[in-house]
Amino acid sequence: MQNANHGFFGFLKIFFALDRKTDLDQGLREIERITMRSRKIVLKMNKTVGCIIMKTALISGITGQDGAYLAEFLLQKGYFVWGLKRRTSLFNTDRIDHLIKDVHESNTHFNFLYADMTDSTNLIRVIQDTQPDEIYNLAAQSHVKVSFDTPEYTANTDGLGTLRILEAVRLLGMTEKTKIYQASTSELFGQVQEVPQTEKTPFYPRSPYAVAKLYAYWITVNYREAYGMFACNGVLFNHESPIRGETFVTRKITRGLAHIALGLQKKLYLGNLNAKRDWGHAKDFIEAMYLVLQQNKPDDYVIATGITTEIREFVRKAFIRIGINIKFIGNDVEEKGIIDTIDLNQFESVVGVPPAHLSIGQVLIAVDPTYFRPTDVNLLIGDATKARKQLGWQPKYSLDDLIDEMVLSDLEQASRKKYLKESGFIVRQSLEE
Ligand code: NAP
Ligand code: F7E
Repeated sequence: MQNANHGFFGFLKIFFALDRKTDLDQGLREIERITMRSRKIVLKMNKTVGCIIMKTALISGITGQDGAYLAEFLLQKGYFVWGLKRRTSLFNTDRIDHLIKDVHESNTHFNFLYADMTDSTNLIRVIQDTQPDEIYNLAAQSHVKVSFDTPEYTANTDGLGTLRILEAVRLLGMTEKTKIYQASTSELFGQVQEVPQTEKTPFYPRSPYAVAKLYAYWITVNYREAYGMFACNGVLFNHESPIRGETFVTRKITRGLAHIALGLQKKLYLGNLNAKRDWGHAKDFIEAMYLVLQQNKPDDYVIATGITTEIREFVRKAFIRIGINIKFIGNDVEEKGIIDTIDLNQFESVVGVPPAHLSIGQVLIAVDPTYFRPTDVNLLIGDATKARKQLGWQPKYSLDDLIDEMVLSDLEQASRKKYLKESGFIVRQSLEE
């Protein structure tokens, strides 16, 4: 109102100034002042309108691979994003540091809250405080092999954790407001009952991780049916990236390759080389998560590329990128991956140094039974026809694009490590593989 008055009196002033023809310049200056003021009012209005239409998303598992990509994606779409992170004794926000602004600055659209999936009161509080339009439940103990060592914790976090989120939304009376995305997994298909796997393929989980996620899947369906909640499962097949956790097989291979190429490591030990996975790029897959929650009706979707590749073949494809042709010889635990040929030009152009420390016949890959699982999933290949038709989802990255990006990124990281090491700095040598 005050601004409107200013405007009105301003116009009167100009009118009289122009009418008396005494000072044209003064009139023009007044017009300029009013225009500036109006611009400011419009900006203020935009912000208010922005606040009204700006959606709020709450992402559990924000420090993980998918949490990081999804946060970036939603921020670009204009969301306000709250990330849930658990307390750790060291900083572990490397994947999202580029998104974090000082909370004391205005206009921050991304913030953290502490929460743990094993603590329901804590989850109720953060959901109440943030009033999200969309919750993406990505937090999980997500390593299948580790779930055999920590089955109860995995069940608590991955299974009951999902229940805690659904129940919090229900108890808070937010079932009409809040849509929920549950990070389901192709591990549910386990010992596959059908090839390829679709939304209708029966489940046969093969690990404590998969069994916990099976509970999470069905409790999501149950809350949707029982309470009319907009709760959906994205049954995602394996998706990888340069920021994939270092102990998953793809990243372990590209990271090991980079260390071998630069002379920081001699050999890479792997487990079951026969397993086949349908690998996509995480950037494509987080887009599907978003699309699942933008539909008119809640539903469950398989998200996959439809192409499956053996671990052995992934190794070959990655090493070929740096000019090394790997040949596998021997069987079972005696199987080895040796250097068959080296393309010197390709190696030097990608790695940046000649392969002076490598020779034909050298063993680069060996099998260590430590990495075998008590029960493994041997074949996964998904059919994402429903997602393609209903969500309009289509992956943009091929497996070769993905491998290329991962290899180059790990080479860059390994080069920095080598440089620091050669300059006398202590570099962290992570023995956990
Ligand atoms: P990830 O990199 O392992 O990230 C998992 C996230 O969960 C991390 O932020 C982790 O925090 C957090 N977390 C673990 N336990 C927690 C707890 N008790 N309380 C709170 N947070 C906890 O996994 P991702 O690859 O991004 O996968 C995201 C989700 O999709 C997971 O639920 C996974 O099971 C599922 N999924 C993944 C794939 C895939 O191929 N990537 C496929 C299908 C389904 P810290 O950083 O503190 O450990
Ligand atoms: O194993 C074999 C291993 O650990 C893939 C998670 O994101 O995707 C992931 O689970 C395959 C298995 O992924 C090694 O035995 C051989 O058959 O990379 P991974 P995963 O178990 O498929 C699903 C969809 C999820 O939901 C999970 O959260 O590779 N393999 N040698 C090895 N695996 C590892 N980790 N390390 C090895 O040395």
